[in-house]
Amino acid sequence: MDLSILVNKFNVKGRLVALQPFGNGNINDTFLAIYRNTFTETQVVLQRVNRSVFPHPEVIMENMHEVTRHCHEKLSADAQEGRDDRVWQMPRIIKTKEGRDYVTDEKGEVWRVITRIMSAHAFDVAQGPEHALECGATLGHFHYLVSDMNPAAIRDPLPGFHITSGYLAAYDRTLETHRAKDLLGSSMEAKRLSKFIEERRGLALALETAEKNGELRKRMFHGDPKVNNIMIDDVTGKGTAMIDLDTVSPGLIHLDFGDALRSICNPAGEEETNLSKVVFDEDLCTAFCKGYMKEAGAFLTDADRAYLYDSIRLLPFELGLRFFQDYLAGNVYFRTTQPEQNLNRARVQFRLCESVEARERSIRDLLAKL
Ligand code: GN1
Ligand code: MG
Repeated sequence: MDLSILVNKFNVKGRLVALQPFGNGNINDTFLAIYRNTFTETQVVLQRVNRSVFPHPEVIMENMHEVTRHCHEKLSADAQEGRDDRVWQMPRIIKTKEGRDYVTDEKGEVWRVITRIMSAHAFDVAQGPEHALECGATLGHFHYLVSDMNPAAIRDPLPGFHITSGYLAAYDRTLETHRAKDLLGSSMEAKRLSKFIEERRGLALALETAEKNGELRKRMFHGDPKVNNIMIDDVTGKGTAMIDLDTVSPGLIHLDFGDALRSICNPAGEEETNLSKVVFDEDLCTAFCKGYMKEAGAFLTDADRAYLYDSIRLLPFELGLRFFQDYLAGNVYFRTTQPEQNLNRARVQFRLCESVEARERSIRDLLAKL
């Protein structure tokens, strides 16, 4: 179906004047649509939910409906009380002209339209300590927003998501394929990465065991809080919203904490090819933690705090493993533009993991001061 016919099925006022690819997510297809009439302009985001990643796109939309309903109510109550130092935002689902949350096209693809957070941007890499602090505050505030949601209202959006032992098992199965054997046999770099994984198999269980023991418990988490999913207000420079709500579900908030830090404390970004530029920046980490604790510190238990370092080490390992497994499997999950891209993304994450390990003492010290 023509994209403009599709977007026009949603209830947006005005005439469609522009429709163009938008953002750089690795999973969904995203477009910006601009509508205008004589006096005003409305910008909305059109997205196709990736069916090969999310087994049930309708579940994603039902979850998004629940999450946004809960948070919008809480946001407007807080705003009325004048609780905050800023206007916190969250995208809203725009319904179709028939009152539905999404459209299914003739191929069975699920499309949605959500509001764009205006006069705000997300960055692909941290811009400095002030930005990192705002990212921390925005994630902390998000955890506060979803903290009293009923987890039973949310269905599992992506079975196996952030279960590191499951990624390790998938990696082991991939190693048995001809393609993986050929790639490992012909590339020194691939061999080096496989060795890196072998040396850290035990790490995969760091958080899973603590959860099984009852030391850590699931709460509502975001699932994908990387720096380019955190919107910063253009005018004030303050964080204003978390976007990309597809994976919001019950999970360990440690996964968010570690995932945000692996993204924010690597100013070289996920696509850097010069590994010597990939380092875990402790100043950015300190700033992020300060912002996060301001908003969420009150509900962290001692056990939660005890596992923060493990989460910072685990998440780059996990993402590197996911990228590397996808490279060996023929790049079927993460969007790529070149065949070696997932290999390089894995190199970056593993280098970052090493950089965290090398700074363990001082990262633990800075976390102890929070
Ligand atoms: C994917 O779609 P995007 O780019 O926001 C992935 C995250 C990874 C991220 C790495 C559902 O997120 O888990 O951390 O790529 N999302 C999913 O860039 O797998
Ligand atoms: Mg995402």
